[in-house]
Amino acid sequence: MWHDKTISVILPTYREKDSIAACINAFDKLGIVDDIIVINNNAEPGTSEEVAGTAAREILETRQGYGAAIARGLSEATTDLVCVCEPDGTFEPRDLFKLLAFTAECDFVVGSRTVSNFIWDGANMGLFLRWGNWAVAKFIEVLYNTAYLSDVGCTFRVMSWERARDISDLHRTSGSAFGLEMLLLAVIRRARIVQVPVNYYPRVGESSVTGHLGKTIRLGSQMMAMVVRYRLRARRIRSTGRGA
Ligand SMILES: Nc1nc2c(ncn2[C@@H]2O[C@H](COP(=O)(O)OP(=O)(O)O)[C@@H](O)[C@H]2O)c(=O)[nH]1
Ligand SMILES: [Mg+2]
Repeated sequence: MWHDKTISVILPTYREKDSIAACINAFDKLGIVDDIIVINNNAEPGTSEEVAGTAAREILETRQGYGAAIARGLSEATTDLVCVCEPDGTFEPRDLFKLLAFTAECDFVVGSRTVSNFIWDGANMGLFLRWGNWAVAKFIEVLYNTAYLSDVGCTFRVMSWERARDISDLHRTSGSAFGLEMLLLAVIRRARIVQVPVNYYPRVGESSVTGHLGKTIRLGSQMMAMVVRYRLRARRIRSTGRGA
């Protein structure tokens, strides 16, 4: 509990066997998290054994992809506040306090990994990724006339249970672009959004999304296309389920 609000942390896992237990334990040690939910997305062998020795509960989601895993997690969470993160060693669980500090005023608090003071040596945030993320963020800011944004790919976020439910109801993407879809749905549905710098560390093990330039460029182009597509559909998405 944090300021009378219950909190869950959702950790999707695919290739994080060697870092997941440390990540869970670090969240547990904060002393404020009520429910740590690991979504095992056909993870590498040995992952369940690592999770078994921790305070987390594990759920198997066989539909493949970051989006499928997180959407499952959001639907399992029953707490007032829902945090999503990655158990690959790239984030600092203590930064949850920085994100929580804004939850009194905002219902969608998202980290930013592009603020140079917080990017640690060896982190996968070279010039291309840093300015690519920044450029897509600025594109959204202008195109949707929304809150200040400096990163679109940061998967360390905290939202209200109601916001999590709204996103689960409206999402369509099951792959890596879900992180962006979530952000766009929050923008379009007029969430109170704020972006907060978080520490970004080198990954334990190899990234299967942004570890290769070719894959990153492809994902970046898909993201730009998604930003435009959702802008065109924004009015319809905004009124869905609200009787307008
Ligand atoms: N690549 C991949 N990641 C998945 C999948 N399902 C869940 N994830 C999670 O997505 C996150 C991003 O993957 P990662 O390899 O760290 O990419 P990066 O953060 O861009 O370097 C990790 O937390 C994975 O556990 C999946 O099917 N494929
Ligand atoms: Mg990662």
